[in-house]
Amino acid sequence: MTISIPARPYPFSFMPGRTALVIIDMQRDFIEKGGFGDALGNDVTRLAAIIPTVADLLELFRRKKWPVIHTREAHLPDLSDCPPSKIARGDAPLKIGEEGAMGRLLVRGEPGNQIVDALKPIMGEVVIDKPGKGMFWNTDIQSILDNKGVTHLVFAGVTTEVCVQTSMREANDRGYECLLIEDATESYFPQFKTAAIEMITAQGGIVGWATPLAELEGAILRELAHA
Ligand code: C5J
Repeated sequence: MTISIPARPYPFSFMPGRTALVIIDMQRDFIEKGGFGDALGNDVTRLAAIIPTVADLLELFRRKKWPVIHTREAHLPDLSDCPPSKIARGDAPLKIGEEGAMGRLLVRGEPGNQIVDALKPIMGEVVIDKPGKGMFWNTDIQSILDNKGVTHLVFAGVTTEVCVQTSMREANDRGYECLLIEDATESYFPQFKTAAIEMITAQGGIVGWATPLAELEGAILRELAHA
């Protein structure tokens, strides 16, 4: 069975058994005050605003029993997987690995590194700790997707133009068909979100497709009606 969804730049078709949801970095480090995003001077409330939409998307995949993958941008406590250039970059008052209000910034196991309560992974869902912006670099996600027979990925999370776009580009280069749920992703910079979605969908979907959650929900309801 194939489901077709109205999307930019043209309808996105996927087979339910071969499609996984990927929720990128919905961790406290980026979404709550006192985390990494806040230390960089960003308004984190912009990102917190998409939590209900991401929760609805997650619930949809859970109800259908389709695979769910959560990622976290996370480094080992000794920072051996963090390039010195990444630590040194910028003039934030707190750097990666330093102690903030929610523990050490972007370090595995720290309170700030956990996914926000409303989107907490449940048993059976995959959680990938990724040291880079993209989800393939230095992770075992490729073998996880291979084992599940996944060919299509539905993306959500933060931030649109950094970890979401990088992960989509990595996935696209590896042959996955990628759909971004545009109201389930956000940036600290609205113009970057708009531009990232334009870049992804331009030139016939050079990186992938984008659509609002309502279109995915509507397509699944229509499919059920015909089943
Ligand atoms: C950033 C991310 N923005 N998850 N990380 O540093 O997009």
